[in-house]
Amino acid sequence: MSAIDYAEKIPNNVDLVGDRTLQRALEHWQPQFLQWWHEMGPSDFEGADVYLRTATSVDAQGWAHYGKVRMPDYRWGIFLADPVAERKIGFGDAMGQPAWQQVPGEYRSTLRRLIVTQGDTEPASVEQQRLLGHTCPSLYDLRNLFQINVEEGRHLWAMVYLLHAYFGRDGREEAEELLARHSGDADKPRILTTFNEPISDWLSLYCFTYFTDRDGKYQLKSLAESAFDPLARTCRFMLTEEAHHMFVGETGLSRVVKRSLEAMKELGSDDPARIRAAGAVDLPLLQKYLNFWCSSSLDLFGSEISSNSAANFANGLKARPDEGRYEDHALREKTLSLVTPQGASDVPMLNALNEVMRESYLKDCEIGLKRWNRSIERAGSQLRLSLPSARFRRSIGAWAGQPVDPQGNLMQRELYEKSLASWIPSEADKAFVHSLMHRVIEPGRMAGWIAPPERGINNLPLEHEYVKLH
Ligand code: BYC
Repeated sequence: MSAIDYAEKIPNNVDLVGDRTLQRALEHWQPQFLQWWHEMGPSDFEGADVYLRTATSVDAQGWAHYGKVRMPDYRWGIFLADPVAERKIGFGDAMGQPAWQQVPGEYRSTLRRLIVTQGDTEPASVEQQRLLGHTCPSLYDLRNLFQINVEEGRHLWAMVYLLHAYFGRDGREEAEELLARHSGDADKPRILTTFNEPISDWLSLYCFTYFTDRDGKYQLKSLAESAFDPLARTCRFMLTEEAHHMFVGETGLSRVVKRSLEAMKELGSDDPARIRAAGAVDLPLLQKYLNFWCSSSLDLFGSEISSNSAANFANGLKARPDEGRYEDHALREKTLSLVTPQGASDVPMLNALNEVMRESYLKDCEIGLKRWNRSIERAGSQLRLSLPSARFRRSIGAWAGQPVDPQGNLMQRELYEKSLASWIPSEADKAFVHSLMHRVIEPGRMAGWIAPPERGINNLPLEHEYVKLH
């Protein structure tokens, strides 16, 4: 087990004291990070004591240590999962060779780009969620938001460590740029579109943590297979933290559905106008939010047919999630049948890996939908929630810009443009959702549009004061 040294200025389990140059470079970046957190992190909650989980070691016993912390005092640090002795490359053309402890020159720019793209999403999400604390539905939810925010901050540290430790001057410059781009900024936006979308209400937060953090899970799992061992170990530990973010999304949406069903029962009606008047979210409105965030997140997997994904796999940089589950790790013979607007064709499997990943992601997304639909059915309603087709509202890949309905059918563009407001949140829908967002901060109380969670955090009661505001 690797204990984390908290006496250090930068807590770490990578023996930072053994590399003075690297330590100095990271200590130079640290105040810039804290300044960024101050300016772009959760607004107005710097004095609050938050019941947070901090990792004190990377094994099962130590990674979830709970206590009240002011967010600016959170010990952001550098934690890699323990090394696997004599780890070998598990896929691609160099399969079976020893994993790399340094970056091979020929893959330097590609690896740097993957790490920068991953790193960019982490602070982006904190920026997107910056104002949500003001409208929290409960202290329990407020604490969960802040837990996610500090961990995304730590995930940024994880990528910045790799850039500083393995990419020299370019890496240090990239680390500065990660704090200079900002979500939604007209001149210097974040790299990927989803991370420039505003998250200005909690329904969007739950959708984002359900869909977009789940993309994070898939991307991190595929990078956790990388032949570049420090990247693999970094991502393995990040995944343990990621699970909580998706938990917040899944349980958050379950609670919205539950409250909606209660309102339907109380009113004896599923009329959206009456449900809204009762201060709950009607299921068709929730469906629009699911359509928006699912389709946006699907773009994060890249194009269906991608020479980048083929090269990344063949060269050992990025595999499929859980690569060990598959039999063929070279993929030189296989093909995948793909349907694009141009028709069906067989594509070399290596070039279709973004699509393979997107398909398994969608299966994972279905799990929550099935659960919500079971509870809707049990409540006696005919309504059902569903995922939009992977062709709907795409901006990247073969279906980009195509007029396709949420069921995946191509249609006339004019009709598509007209119908869009009935498939994704309209301005009026967003205004309604915003009208529900009022801050509730009495311990144990919940806003009227969301049911309470089934249990509190770390076996504490729901009434616990998870955030002490001053
Ligand atoms: N937006 O071959 P293609 C997370 C570009 S979320 C803009 O189709 P490729 C988190 C692409 O760069 C996980 N541009 O795709 C969640 C390329 O440009 P060049 C984030 C895009 O390269 C919640 C061109 O289009 N991690 O952690 O196979 C909270 C053709 O590319 C997009 C990662 O994404 C797009 N959506 O894959 C906090 C992992 N898609 O080379 C955190 C790292 C494609 O022609 N990133 N392009 O100039 C990657 O693996 C890849 O860069 C991508 C694209 C998945 C983004």
